[in-house]
Parts: sequence; structure tokens; C-alpha cells
Amino acid sequence: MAYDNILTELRGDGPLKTALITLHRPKQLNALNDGLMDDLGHALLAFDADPGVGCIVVTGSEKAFAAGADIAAMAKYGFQDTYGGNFITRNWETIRSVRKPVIAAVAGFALGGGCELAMMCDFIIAADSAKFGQPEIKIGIMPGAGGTQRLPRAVGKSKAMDMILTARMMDAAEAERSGLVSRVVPADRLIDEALAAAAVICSYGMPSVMMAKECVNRAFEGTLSDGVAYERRLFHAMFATEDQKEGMDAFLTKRAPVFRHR
Ligand code: CO8
Repeated sequence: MAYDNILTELRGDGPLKTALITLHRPKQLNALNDGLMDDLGHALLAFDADPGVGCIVVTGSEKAFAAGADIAAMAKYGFQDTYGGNFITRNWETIRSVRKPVIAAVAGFALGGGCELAMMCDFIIAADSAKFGQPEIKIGIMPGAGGTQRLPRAVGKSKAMDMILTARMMDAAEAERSGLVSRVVPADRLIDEALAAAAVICSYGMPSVMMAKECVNRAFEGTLSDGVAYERRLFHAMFATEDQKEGMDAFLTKRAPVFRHR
């Protein structure tokens, strides 16, 4: 399907493909508006439901992953436009409901809502050109799509306060050092590296990939005891899958596994 604000394609040679979603509002540095978020939400759900897709990569341009929510679109909003209209959040939640892994491949600016979008992905691979920030305070607001909650969980209270209250940007090296991103790669290798990570994930059995994602996300909700109990139940459930039999038999008979994703 063709979209106005994103580009989509399937990549990879294996039985399971990677869906590559490129945010595409180049003139506005991929500023996030309702149209873009509707397109992104629609594409994410379609790829999540596609049995031929094992992983999703979300990326932007060389200059900007996304420079935040569209300031021109929201400048004249009043309280009732944002609260009554459930401003942006109605689409923002979509990415959280995706059950397959979503990797953010970030080059250039990931600011405000752009940084929040990257943090809603399962992990972030950054180009050495990446710059992360929550500069909302400079325009008289504050983060509104989870930034005040996810940034401290990722980098700790002190650095999150520093970034949100001073609006300073974090470069890729600092982002990796602080745990915001999982790895930093040369800018011209970003998409290849993200697709390579996605291909590795696609080579594993989908039930274990999806259950592992579900369990890690659980670590950010509730208590440790609840999380460990939740993990234990899904771990037990894995022994009902064909992929568990195949994976262990392949190891013991010294051959490559052929996962059937069931
Ligand atoms: N919204 C709209 N347009 C933008 C945005 C944006 N966030 N960012 C850049 N643009 C536009 C510029 O207006 C400019 O357009 P034009 O060419 O027509 O003048 C074009 O993109 C290029 O931008 P610049 O000329 O400014 O490029 P520079 O390289 O000089 O600077 C920066 C790049 C540093 C990224 C700069 O553009 C900037 O500071 N942008 C704003 C960053 C920002 O403040 N982001 C936070 C926005 S608020 C937010 O995200 C709140 C999220 C809440 C989520 C929703 C809650 C419900």
C-alpha cells in the first residue's frame, strides 16, 4: 500500500522478511503530525499481522529521524483541541501494541516526539550522526508522548532531568554510554546494520522472539516478583512449541535448526 508520509518495503532473503518503514516528510525533518502517525500506525499493524514478516525497522532520513511533533500544526491548539481531540496520543499508542520486534534506526535529529518515538521501539541502533533530545521546554511545553517516563528508565534520573530541563542534546556516543541506544554504527552503514540485526531476529522462531519481547517489556511494568512469575509461565509455554523441539534437537544433532514459527 502507498502512503503519503512514509515509505515501506520488505527486505531480506530468508523465509521471514523485514519490513522497513521510512518516515518521509523531508521538508519538515519528519516532524510528526496526524497524517504521518496515521500512516505509521496503519503500516505497523499491517506488518505485525503479516505472517511473512518477522521484524520491523523504523528509520528516517540522514538528517533527521524525526525533529519532533509538528510545531506548525500544534501552535494554535488550545486545551480542548489537545485534550478533547486526544492530540496525537490516539496514534502514538499503536506502536506499543505491535507484538513483533521493532528496531529504531536513528540518524540525525531525534528530538521531542522523535526521541519519544525511538524510545517506544524495542531497541535503538544509532548512526554516529545521531542527536537525541527533549527540547520541548524551549517552546513552552514539556514532553507529552512518554519522554518524562521512558527517558529516566533508559538513562537514569539525573541525565533525564538534565536533558528535559536544559533541552541539551545527547550525541550518539553519550547515548550509547548512557544505555539509550544499543549500538552506534557509522552513518553510511546504519540501514545495513539495522537490517542485519533484523535478519538475525527473523532467523529465530517467532513464538520465542515474541514471548521474549513480551517478557522484557513486562520488566517495566509492576514488580520484580510479578515479572519473574510472568516470565516463568511463558517459559513453560515455550515447551508446547514445535520450534523448541526443533531448536533443541538441532543443537543435539549438530545441525542448523529449521524453525517453522509455531
Ligand atoms: N515541526 C515543524 N517543522 C519543523 C520541526 C518541527 N518539530 N522541526 C523542523 N521543522 C522544519 C523547520 O521549520 C524548517 O522548515 P522551513 O524550511 O519551511 O523553514 C525545516 O524543518 C528545516 O528546519 P531548520 O531550518 O530549523 O533546520 P536546522 O538544521 O537549522 O535545525 C533542528 C534543525 C535543530 C532540528 C531545528 O529544526 C529544531 O530545533 N526543530 C524543532 C525541534 C523541537 O523543538 N522539537 C520538539 C517539538 S515539540 C514535541 O515534539 C512534543 C512532542 C509531544 C508528543 C505528542 C503529545 C501528545
